[in-house]
This record gives sequence, structure tokens and C-alpha cells, in this order.
Amino acid sequence: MIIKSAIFIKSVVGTDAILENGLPQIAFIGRSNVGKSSVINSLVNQKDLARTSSFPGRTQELNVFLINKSFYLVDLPGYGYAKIPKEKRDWIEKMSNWYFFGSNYDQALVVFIIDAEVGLTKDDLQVLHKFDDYGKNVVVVANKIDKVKKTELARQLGKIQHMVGNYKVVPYSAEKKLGVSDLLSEMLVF
Ligand SMILES: Nc1nc2c(ncn2[C@@H]2O[C@H](COP(=O)(O)OP(=O)(O)OP(=O)(O)O)[C@@H](O)[C@H]2O)c(=O)[nH]1
Ligand SMILES: [Mg+2]
Repeated sequence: MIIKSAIFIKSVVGTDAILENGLPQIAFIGRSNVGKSSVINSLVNQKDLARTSSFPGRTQELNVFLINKSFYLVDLPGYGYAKIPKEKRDWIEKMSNWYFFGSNYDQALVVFIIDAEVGLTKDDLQVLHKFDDYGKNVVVVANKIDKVKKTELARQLGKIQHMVGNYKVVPYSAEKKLGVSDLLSEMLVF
């Protein structure tokens, strides 16, 4: 896939007509600070389309981007960061759960992002199992491979693949722009 245009449409906190207009949606989800917004920026080759931050909890709504005038990327807030106030965490969890499992919105693909250095956390596994239960189409992105020692990378990726089972794992670095074309080919789902 070649990305010709990418524009921010709006932030959504609940039901919204634009998510019901029939355009396919690709959702980006993962732990807080894992680099979801950075991965989106690297894919569309824009520095600041999705807002990023070294402080976890930057994204707090469903941010909707229109790509090639034909489908949406949805950037979700991250889960699992203990330092975010519990009230906010609960709200984020509720909104994400509703978007994936409670609404009638259909995700053509879920881009599930994990930290390649950290591997899958308990939270990651719990969320992944839920996508599995609901039969979602998932691709796993192992982001931040630039932080993994070259000599460790193959072993670490093997461990990740083993833990996610049959899902495709794309090794990635938003910072170094590694894996971009591999992830773009996984996105050819419509
Ligand atoms: N080394 C390295 N750092 C990265 C990479 N991708 C993202 N980061 C850094 O990780 C931090 C978090 O990035 P974000 O893209 O804001 O993460 P997010 O998952 O959208 O975070 P929330 O919106 O808070 O859930 C930033 O400091 C990024 O610069 C990567 O591939 N390698
Ligand atoms: Mg974000």
C-alpha cells in the first residue's frame, strides 16, 4: 500500500457518525507509551500527525485519521500504565472496550503494538486473548527493536512469536523507520 494522503479528522469519545459512514477502520492499540502514535506517524511519513509524548497517557481519545480518502486509522489511548490516575485508566479502558467489543464498529484490522524489548506483559496477553475470543483480525507489531541488542533480537522475536501463537509479528522501529513497508503490506485488508 502507498499512503498518498493522511489527515486528522477528529477526536471521538463515544458514538460518532463518522465511524458509521461505512469507511473501513484500522485500529492501533497497545500499552501506554509503547509507541502507537509514533508508529502511525512513521507509516504516514509525517512527524506530528498523531501527537506523541515521552510521558505515558498522551492519547486520551479515539483519534481518527483519514488515509487515501478511503479508510480510517484510529489511534487509541494506551492501557496498563500504573502511574496514570485510576479514574482516567478506568475511563480509557471503558472507552476502548466499548469501541472494540461493545459498539457496532467493525475493525478491518487491529494493529496490536508491543514493546520488543519488554516483550508481552500480562496486560498485553489479556488484551490479545480478548481479541482472539472476539475473532478480530490482528497483526502484532514489535516496536522499538532499535532498543534490542542485535545479538538478542532473533531470540527476543522468537519468544514474542511463541507467545502470540499464529498472529503475524512485524519487527518495527518507529524511530528508525524499520518495518514500515512490511506493516503497510499487512494493512492491505480491503
Ligand atoms: N527508541 C524508540 N523509541 C520510540 C519508538 N517509538 C516510540 N518511541 C518513543 O516512545 C515514547 C512514546 O511514544 P508514543 O508514540 O507517544 O506512544 P503511545 O503508545 O502513543 O503512548 P500513549 O498515547 O500515551 O498511549 C516517545 O518518547 C517516543 O519517542 C521506537 O521505535 N524506538
Ligand atoms: Mg498515543
